[in-house]
Amino acid sequence: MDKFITFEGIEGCGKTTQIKMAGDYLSGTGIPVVLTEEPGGTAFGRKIRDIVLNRSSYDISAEAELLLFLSARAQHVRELIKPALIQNKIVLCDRFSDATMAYQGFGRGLNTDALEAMNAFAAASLKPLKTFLFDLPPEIGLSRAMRRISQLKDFTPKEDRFERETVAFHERVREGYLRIAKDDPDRFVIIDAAPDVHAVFDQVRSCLLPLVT
Ligand code: Z5A
Repeated sequence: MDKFITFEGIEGCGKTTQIKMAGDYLSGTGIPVVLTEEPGGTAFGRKIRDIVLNRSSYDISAEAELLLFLSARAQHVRELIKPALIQNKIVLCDRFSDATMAYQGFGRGLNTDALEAMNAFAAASLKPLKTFLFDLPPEIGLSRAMRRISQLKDFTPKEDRFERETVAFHERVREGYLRIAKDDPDRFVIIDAAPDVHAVFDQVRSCLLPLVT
């Protein structure tokens, strides 16, 4: 079974912090692990990331945004994720197809049946073995994300197109994630993302270890 594990949740839920801790923990025990993210993961994906997450002087429609995320994923799966899984590595990925369903489907209101088919096409039908969903009220997530942006060295807000969406948008995304998780309870582990970093990691570690050992 491919050990492809994804980390999902609303903005500022702490999944990037947790995926790094999980990667360090597994590497420390000698388990071969690859950490990657979406959009990103490949040189092409990072170009798309720059287009889709940064403020710009042009508009991006919901449909165009969707195709950009899918395009980055198509390359990511074929260039990085599948080859790593073939080499029996554990792949931990910061966001994947569930993000498309939650953000473009539930957040932006695009047709979720169409998204399911498009997700499968882009991902070459690859599905995560397990998905950690870091659940948190959007107000807390957004305040964490804004605090992190304000601490940037050059004080220039970067990659903040989604942070500037309304709380109502992030609430729809949260509800969307919870719906997706409810429909696929064997795959999802819902993590309470409100406690401190170490308490959250205790929850992750206890579910992660049986998957990889
Ligand atoms: N997107 C999409 O719409 N469709 C898609 O198909 C895909 C993505 C794949 C990616 O942005 C955006 O793309 C995302 C959805 C969209 N936008 N939003 N919203 P990104 O990769 O730049 O950002 P992100 O994925 O939202 O995550 P992030 O900004 O990296 O945040 P995070 O992973 O949720 O949290 P963090 O970086 O670990 O923590 C944020 C801050 O909180 C940081 O200062 C931490 O030190 C702090 N933190 C972390 N954990 C805690 C705890 N437990 N307590 C207190 N403070 C904490």
